[in-house]
Amino acid sequence: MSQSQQCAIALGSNLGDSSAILEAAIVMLAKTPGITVTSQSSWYQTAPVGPPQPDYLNGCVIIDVQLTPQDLLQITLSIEKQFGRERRERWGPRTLDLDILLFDNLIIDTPTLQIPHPRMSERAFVLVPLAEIAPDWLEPISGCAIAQLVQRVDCSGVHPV
Ligand code: PH2
Ligand code: MG
Ligand code: MG
Repeated sequence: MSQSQQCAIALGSNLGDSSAILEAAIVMLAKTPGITVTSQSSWYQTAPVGPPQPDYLNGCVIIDVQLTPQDLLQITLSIEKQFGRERRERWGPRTLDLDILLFDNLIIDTPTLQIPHPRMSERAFVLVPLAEIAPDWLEPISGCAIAQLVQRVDCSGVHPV
């Protein structure tokens, strides 16, 4: 694959030294062959969605990838594991969560990988950082720009750090 494609990744953490973990995760992404990090949002402190747990630190990056979506998924899972991610309760606390939000304008629906991320359009903790770096990107299912989607959600729990 010689052509590169643009991809948006959401990062989140609410266990351990979240700020250091998130910065280190971006360095690991940037060091991965086939990935170039092209922009990075600010970090936001966000109220937890799901069971009671500490606030999260959330942000997004845009990357250029010369990888298939499945290869990129394996890379994100491997980076999560290296930061001690354990999968227990759904939506429970985690040291590192890396979610593929958008992969070019692709729509992918397999048991292990869904792109666009199925809940991204409802989540202020995803849309606020993404709107900062990719306001004009069209979410391919709704056809709406990220800047439009962010206006439809309650952003009161999302605060720049
Ligand atoms: N991730 C979840 C569940 N809830 N809440 C916030 N604020 N930020 C997250 O990244 C988050 C969440 C599952 O991935
Ligand atoms: Mg997630
Ligand atoms: Mg995840």
